[in-house]
Amino acid sequence: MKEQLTALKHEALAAIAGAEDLQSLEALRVRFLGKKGELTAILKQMGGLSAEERPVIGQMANALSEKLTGAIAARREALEAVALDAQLVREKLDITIPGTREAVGKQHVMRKTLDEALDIFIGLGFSIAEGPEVELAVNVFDKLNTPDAHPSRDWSDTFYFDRDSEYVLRTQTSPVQVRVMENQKPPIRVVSPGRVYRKDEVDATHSPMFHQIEGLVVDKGITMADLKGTLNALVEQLYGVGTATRFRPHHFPFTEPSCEVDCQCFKCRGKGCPMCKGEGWIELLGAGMVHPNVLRNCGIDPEVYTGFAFGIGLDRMTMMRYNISDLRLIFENDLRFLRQF
Ligand code: 2NL
Repeated sequence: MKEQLTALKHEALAAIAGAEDLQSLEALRVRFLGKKGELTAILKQMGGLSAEERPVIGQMANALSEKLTGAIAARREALEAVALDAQLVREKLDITIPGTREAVGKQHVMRKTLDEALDIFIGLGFSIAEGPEVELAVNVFDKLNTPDAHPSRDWSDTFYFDRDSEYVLRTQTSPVQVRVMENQKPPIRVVSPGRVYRKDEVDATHSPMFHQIEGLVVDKGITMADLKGTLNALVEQLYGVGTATRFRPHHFPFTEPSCEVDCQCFKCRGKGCPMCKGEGWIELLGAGMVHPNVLRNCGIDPEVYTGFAFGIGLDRMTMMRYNISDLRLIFENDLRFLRQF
């Protein structure tokens, strides 16, 4: 039995030293030290030993068991260290590598002007109304008291969809307000922002598509004083408290009386500079008291109600606010240009 134990010792130690992973090491432990293992099998033969031999073999067997247990523990530690090293290499994280930046979009400069203006009107108690860009010509022209002879109705000035001129690309956003008047009872206080279209050749200050905000107030007892107060409040919020305005007589088919509104040049404060072309004033918008025909055409009794309306071109306003010299830059969507705003 001594020889058996010695042979087992050599075989087991060699096998343990050669175990390549924790799984095969565990299999070796079961094979040599388990309840049905090889050491137990040898010990089972101890019954046939003499009384002198038994303690000697017993001691040898115990020593072997301890030795193998120790060898397995040492090998396990070594294998675990190797596994940990491998894991550390595999999961190595270089926290000094710069992160990948997500590209986040931003507001278009046109949208910024639009939102700034809408914020002011919301503060003044207006609601926002929107409508289709492809409109019935009746809503764009007829109901707005725009006669057949008016230049904006001309084929050379407006995009028509059909020969009988039933549908057009709206030339202003007033048809949205026509729809509001037809569907809502006064008091009405709305602004309608959006794209409008005219047959214009593209250059630094013209485009066949541009942007407008129109406003409409209809109630009992609305006067020109309400118009002036509202537009002065708008100008003071856009260009600072105390910025002067100038109301010049004008003509629009849909308002009577009509005016154009200038504001004191925000650059030179009225002295005259390149921004205002030496005028001291900058043209801002057109406005007027809603023509009684327009109210009547939209189902509102002009004997009971009056109103004022105005239209602001946003493109020129954007160019002035952000010092942009060419309108085309706003629409070409070159990110190198747009990113700066
Ligand atoms: C401009 C300035 C303007 C209006 C638009 C309007 C709308 C309704 C009734 C009456 Cl529903 N008027 N809008 C009024 C005055 C001026 O726009 O330069 N337009 C050519």
